[in-house]
Amino acid sequence: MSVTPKIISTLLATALAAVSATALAAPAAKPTAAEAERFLADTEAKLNKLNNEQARAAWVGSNFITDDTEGIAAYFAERFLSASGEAAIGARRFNGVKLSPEAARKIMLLQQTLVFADPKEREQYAALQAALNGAYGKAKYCPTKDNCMALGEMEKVLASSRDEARLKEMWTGWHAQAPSYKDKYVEYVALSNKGARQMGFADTGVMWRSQYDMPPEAFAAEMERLWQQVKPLYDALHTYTRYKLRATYGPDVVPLTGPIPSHLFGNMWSQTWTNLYPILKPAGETKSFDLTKVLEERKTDAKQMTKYAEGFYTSLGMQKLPASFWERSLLTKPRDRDVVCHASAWPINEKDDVRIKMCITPTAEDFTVIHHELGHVYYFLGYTKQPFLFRNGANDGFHEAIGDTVALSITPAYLKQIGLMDQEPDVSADIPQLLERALSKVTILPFAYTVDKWRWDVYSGKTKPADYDKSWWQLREQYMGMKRPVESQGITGFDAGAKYHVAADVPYSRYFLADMLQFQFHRALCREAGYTGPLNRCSIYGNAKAGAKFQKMLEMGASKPWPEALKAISGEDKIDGNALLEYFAPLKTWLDQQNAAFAAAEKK
Ligand code: X8Z
Ligand code: ZN
Repeated sequence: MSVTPKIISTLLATALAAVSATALAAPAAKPTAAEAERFLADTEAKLNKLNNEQARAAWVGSNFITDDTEGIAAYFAERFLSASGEAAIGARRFNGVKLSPEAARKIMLLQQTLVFADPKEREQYAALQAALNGAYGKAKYCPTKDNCMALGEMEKVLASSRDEARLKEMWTGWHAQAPSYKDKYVEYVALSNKGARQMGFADTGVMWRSQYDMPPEAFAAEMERLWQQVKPLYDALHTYTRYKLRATYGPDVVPLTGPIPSHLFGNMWSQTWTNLYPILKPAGETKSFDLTKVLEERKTDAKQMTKYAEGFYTSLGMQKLPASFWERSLLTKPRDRDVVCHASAWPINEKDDVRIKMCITPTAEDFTVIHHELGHVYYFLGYTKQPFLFRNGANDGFHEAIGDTVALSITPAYLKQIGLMDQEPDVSADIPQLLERALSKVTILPFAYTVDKWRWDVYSGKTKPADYDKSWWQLREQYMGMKRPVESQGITGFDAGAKYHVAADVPYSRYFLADMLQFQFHRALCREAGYTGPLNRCSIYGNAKAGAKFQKMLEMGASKPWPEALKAISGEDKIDGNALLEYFAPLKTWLDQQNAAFAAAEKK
């Protein structure tokens, strides 16, 4: 669970409750503000305790996947959901009562949740959620009876092999796993919608879109506006990549127009294309720096990788990670058991029990991911003094953006400073660096949009289970310019379910928003640090002034509507693609030139 959905960002979103007839009945007299304060104090104390219990059980459930731990995780999740659902119904009484801004916000937050009238359905929902999480964690592709490959191994092949047949085998091998839990997912969606409707939402997708301090329709329009802003940059990158892939795999595999088969992008979901860098790098770029090679050669272990990341945060004036973090986190893939390896950060309690679970390997990719995960952890630690309901990101995109903002400061100058690079490349290396960065930051945008657009239609009932794949590939073609590498699995297909966040039901728009926000944060913090040069060469490493500004926003948690948090750090109050576009502007010019030259050559 990317920051366990039940525990942070969607903590309220996934809550359910048994609703008694009395709770649903309209109250007789209008309650007072003082009653609301008492209600909130009781509710927060109760939910806090149950949340800590469920967090521990979920941690064990994801770290030791067995039928028993799955049952235990579901049991505690159900208890929390019951209480938060009851609280949601209780909170309704205070709608329209004049309250302090904090109390009014808490009453609003409490109602962004699923509620079940039937306890059996609530239990079933919690059981399905735990089972889906476990099913994804256990899934393996077995080319032969006694040789099975875990996802991580297959990802490695996708990252490094250029053997088209082998790539196709890995891609189809993994995507053949999800149909085994499709029925569970279908049942889960139906139950989730029931819960959303009982809380007054048209469906779960509407509830998700209601969590951004604006009406759900306005949020959908914002997503579309933001996508249109950055689409020309994505299109330029896609066109450039097509030419290079054609040169690598030949015109029979990569067509001159139309969607490109999605197994060629170096990533199981083609969401980041960083592994294509050796194919895509500018002609004549010979001395590219390979961080993976350095980390491997030095046998950098998981703890050292994490220490590098911690070192960045402490350089900003933030605290050291608590001793319990080092004792309780899972940093490497255990050899003897199944765990959910998808990286995640966990606030187990409000004291200082914060952990991560990640199967760290010494690669450049994991070097970035570990900074991402610690971003969640420093947010947890930052807002720990807030009351329970405000112990969350300003919105879920903020939570995802913290660590990524820090990772944008992993520049050559920074790597040199910490001894991972001998010599800083000169200014002529800007385009290669920007290109490499675009291969994750630009490519994720249409992917992130697609994942949730698909789910919004699934939750609304517009897309029926028999059409899951049809809709998935329509969207992937439309936004990402990609197609399935082999014929579809038909009505039983569940390619979306091959993505962790779909199986685990974690909303994904957060990564789209985070992608924009991190460039806004980066630009603002670089300015705070007094930096005036190009944004891609700015690192805020060691800058206490930028760190203090960052920390201030972290401490706010979810206590204010997110535009206020954004204002506190950047002076802006809208999420916007302009900072990202500014960052990549030199690359856009370069891509356009390259593409024009390729097109001219094709014509000859
Ligand atoms: O899930 C994650 C993080 C944990 S919140 C590792 N990410 C998304 C993904 O892997 O799909 C980070 C970027 C997008
Ligand atoms: Zn994350």
